[in-house]
Amino acid sequence: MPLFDEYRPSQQRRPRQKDAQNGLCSFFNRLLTGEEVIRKSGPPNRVAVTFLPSAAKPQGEASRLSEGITQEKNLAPPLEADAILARLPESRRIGRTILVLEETGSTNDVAAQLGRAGAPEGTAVFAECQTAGRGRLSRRWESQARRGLWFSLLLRPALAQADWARLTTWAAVGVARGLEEALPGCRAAIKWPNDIYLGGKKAVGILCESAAGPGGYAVVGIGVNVNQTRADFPAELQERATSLRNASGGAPLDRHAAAAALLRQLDALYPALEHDFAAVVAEAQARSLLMGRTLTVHTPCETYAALAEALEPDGSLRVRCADGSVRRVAGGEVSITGWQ
Ligand code: BT5
Repeated sequence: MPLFDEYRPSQQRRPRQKDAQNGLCSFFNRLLTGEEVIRKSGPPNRVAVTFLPSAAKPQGEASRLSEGITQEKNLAPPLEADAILARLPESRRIGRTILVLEETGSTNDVAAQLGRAGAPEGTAVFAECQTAGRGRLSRRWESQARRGLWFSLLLRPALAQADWARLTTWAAVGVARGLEEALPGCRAAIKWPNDIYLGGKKAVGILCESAAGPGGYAVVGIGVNVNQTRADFPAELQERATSLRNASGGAPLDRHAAAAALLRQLDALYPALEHDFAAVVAEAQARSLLMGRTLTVHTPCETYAALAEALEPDGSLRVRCADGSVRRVAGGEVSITGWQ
């Protein structure tokens, strides 16, 4: 399992730059057929757009919500794109355009669709609810309506595409910083390569995918558990998953503030992807749950025990086996021996 999943080339189409220049609102509106713009703000090159399914016409609060969300509506205010935008600096690249969908299959697929059509770098697609949220190896990602932040960033890093694998490490560090800004006093740890843990439990999963070639793009999908209680998780996750609210032991958090903290931190760290990646790797290592621990490493070819030693300059993991040999793990799964 590589650090980075690739879309098949057959899924790519030539970017339509002309569309992108014609006004972002109508651009997104035309692309996301079946959705209807209900709120938009900002100048044409910095927009915030909240969509709802066209099946749910805006006839009062209840009817503008899809069924799943209606059940949740007393529990959390809806996510509004312009409320996130209002908390962000003008000069950012990540989150320069923010879309909020009421419901979609996977925000990674929407961001990829926008990437193929030439949407601007830094577009962030949020969904209140994902019906087919996924992790690596097509594993299911629980994306309960209005309880978390389920979003994807469309990026075109100015790096050789071989180096786009850096995005996983960059995202892990940026999200860890964002969580600590959203919940002061918490300590966010990284379980290499793509999980963020709070208090020993998984609070965030990251899924990076890319389409190579001319007009290529990368999608960084981030799932953050914000306001779930323990009982909100399926039974099999209750011992292993947590949310920001659980970790704080307190009241529900403002998801707009949390979303803005995450986008701000990712944006501030984005230049380092190109210019100071060694510092990003050093922080990922300092935050790592794995260093100095005995691991079981699972690759498609073999499973073996090893000691986690360090992160390599490209973000891959260096381990030492019982016979003293050193290996570099660039993908696959690792589990901490004697741990969940
Ligand atoms: C991940 O995969 O952790 C990456 C998850 C990425 C989700 C985001 S949401 C926005 C974007 N759109 C998508 O469709 N995906 C991205 P992986 O390391 O394979 O972990 C998956 C495993 O985490 C599952 O098999 C469960 O055991 C566990 N899991 C599922 N949902 C969870 C949740 N909400 N919180 C904590 N653990 C969860």
